[in-house]
Amino acid sequence: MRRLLETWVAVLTACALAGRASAGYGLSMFAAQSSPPDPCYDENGNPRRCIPDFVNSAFGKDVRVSSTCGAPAARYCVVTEKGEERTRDCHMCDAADPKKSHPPAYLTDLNNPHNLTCWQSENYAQYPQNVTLTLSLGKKFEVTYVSLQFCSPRPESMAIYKSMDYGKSWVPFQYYSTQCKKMYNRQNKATITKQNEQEAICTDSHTDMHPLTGGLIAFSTLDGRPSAHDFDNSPVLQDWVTATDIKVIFSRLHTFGDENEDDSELARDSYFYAVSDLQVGGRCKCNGHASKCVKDREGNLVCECKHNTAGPECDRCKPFHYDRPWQRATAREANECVACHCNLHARRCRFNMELYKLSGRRSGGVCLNCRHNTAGRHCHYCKEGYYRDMTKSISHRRACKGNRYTHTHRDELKWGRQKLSSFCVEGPLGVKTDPVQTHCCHSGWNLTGKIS
Ligand SMILES: [Ca+2]
Repeated sequence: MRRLLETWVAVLTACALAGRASAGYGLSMFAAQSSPPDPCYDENGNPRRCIPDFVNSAFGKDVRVSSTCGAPAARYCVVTEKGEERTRDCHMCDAADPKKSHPPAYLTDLNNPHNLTCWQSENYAQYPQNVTLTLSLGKKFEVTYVSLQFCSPRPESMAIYKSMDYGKSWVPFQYYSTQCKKMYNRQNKATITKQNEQEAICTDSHTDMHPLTGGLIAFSTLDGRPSAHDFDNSPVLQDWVTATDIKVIFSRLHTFGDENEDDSELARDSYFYAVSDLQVGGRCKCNGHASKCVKDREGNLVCECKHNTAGPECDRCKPFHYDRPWQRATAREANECVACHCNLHARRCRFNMELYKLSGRRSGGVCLNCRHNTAGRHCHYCKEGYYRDMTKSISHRRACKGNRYTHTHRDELKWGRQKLSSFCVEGPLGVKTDPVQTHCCHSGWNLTGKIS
């Protein structure tokens, strides 16, 4: 049985990986293994899509559980069947005794098939009572599968939920029930079409009471969803697989129907939920802009963003890289963020959609607070009252000569301060950056005779 399970899990994982490969992830996954220094750039230094490794993101994490046996210590009985004959072996669950306890930590510890450790609920937490397992992944992940390996029989009804906002709201991922309509008001095995790809379905598969131990439930998030083969171009499915938290709700226990008979106590002590391994297979979500996730200074898991991106999921451009809108990387296009062109005269810029569209979707950055006496969208000309030193490139910090025209006292007496300024700005010789005009201004426009 154990060997069979191992094979099952191996097959499952392989399928999950293959699923991602067909979704366009395969290439960069293997390219990453040919060991260039940084998987986010090719050998020529050009950016390319990169993704973190596929992991079991539940491993070693705490699971909040609504019911655990052993406090106080209590009897539980394990049912075994030999042909028609059914026997019950009873044991103690005692949270105070490490050898007899079944804590939630056993859900996500190292899964050794030769020494299974099982979390176990209190006895007979039967419908309408339920038992919940809640797992926080710590950040957004792209979840490929959620699997549970049972020590007890599998539940008669259970649901898997996900949250994308750290547990504030939950949406159903998948339902399992022998009676989908009655328990969850869903049709059994409804077809998924392009119109409802973000909908949880209910199935009566994997809900049989047998095997009495070792049964597996494995939910593959993309399985049967039409756009899975074109995952790169499906924002709906990218959203569907995204989760920060996973919740499993066990709603109904399977029983042999003897819990209300004469020896009901013995029977009821035989019905509980027990799970040896909870796995959430997926990748740290970085939108194709990071090859790994690391702990930040506060201990939070974050993407190690490349391609001039920033944010916990590399979900925005880093400061000063707003020349085009942020985009997720695809297999074809890294969609890296591009720095604004400010000729080394500005440290800040913003994105302007109108300008971006006008440029044929090439450049939309607008520099802010141009320094060194420059002005303009790209800090590419000299601001009013300064002239361009043609011996220096525009990106030189002295490209615009600080040669501001100052009116003489005599000028002011003749024209008045206000009028002097307006002549300078709107003078007949054109824009102020014209060296000739600036010179005119500088040397006193009243002497040129152009304005009198
Ligand atoms: Ca375990």
